[in-house]
Amino acid sequence: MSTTPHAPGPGALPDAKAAMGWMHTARFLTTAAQLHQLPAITVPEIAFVGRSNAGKSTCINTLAQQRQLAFASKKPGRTQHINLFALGKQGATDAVLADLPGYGYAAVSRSDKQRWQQVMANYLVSRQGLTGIVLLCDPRLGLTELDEALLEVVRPRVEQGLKFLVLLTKADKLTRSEQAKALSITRLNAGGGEVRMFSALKKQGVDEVAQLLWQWAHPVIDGES
Ligand SMILES: Nc1nc2c(ncn2[C@@H]2O[C@H](COP(=O)(O)OP(=O)(O)O)[C@@H](O)[C@H]2O)c(=O)[nH]1
Ligand SMILES: [Mg+2]
Repeated sequence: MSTTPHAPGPGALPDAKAAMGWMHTARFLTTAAQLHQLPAITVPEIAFVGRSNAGKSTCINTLAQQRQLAFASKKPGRTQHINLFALGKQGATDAVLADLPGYGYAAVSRSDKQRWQQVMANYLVSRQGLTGIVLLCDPRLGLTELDEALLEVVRPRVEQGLKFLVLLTKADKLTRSEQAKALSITRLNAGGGEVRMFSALKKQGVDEVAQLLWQWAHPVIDGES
């Protein structure tokens, strides 16, 4: 039997090693402070969103198996840019990850907050090629008002087939039973999206998320064999 990691055809679940290999190809593509500065992308784009400090940068770095890809900010709220990362072999980009600015950071001025909520909402509603959203949430806080507002914004697109995953981060801070409870509560509120636990520290859920994102980026097109 071959031990070579095998990326299967569209729609099928790749093995964990292949999915992680794909994730590891992540490299910085570009950054933009405003929506219209983002390049048009012809491959599926997957957006990472969440409150600042939810563990977004750490999650992206963990998936990519790179320490500094997404800057795990020591100053939450300061990364007010949309950062794009390309996935796939060099010269054969087959997906893009978008790291959106975290929201809910208290020390950001009200006008900055409002500006960013608008940029975020516009992005989520109108970005062409947006294929899926990963909403990161610290399960000790649960889905907050701002998360709920975001859910409302994306609900119509999710109903039209946009993929949606709520990732409960820092699972290592919870006991098994707290994890189970957080999962079931969040599932009730996730508007039909998937909910998973994740720990960058314990590498919990990492392979599964990589496999899921691979699947999102390589959908089965009707009529294709
Ligand atoms: N225990 C634990 N801490 C984490 C985990 N992921 C992130 N953190 C910590 O949470 C804080 C915020 O993480 P960061 O990735 O910068 O959050 P972001 O603002 O959403 O990008 C940092 O101190 C991280 O070290 C995790 O899986 N387990
Ligand atoms: Mg960050």
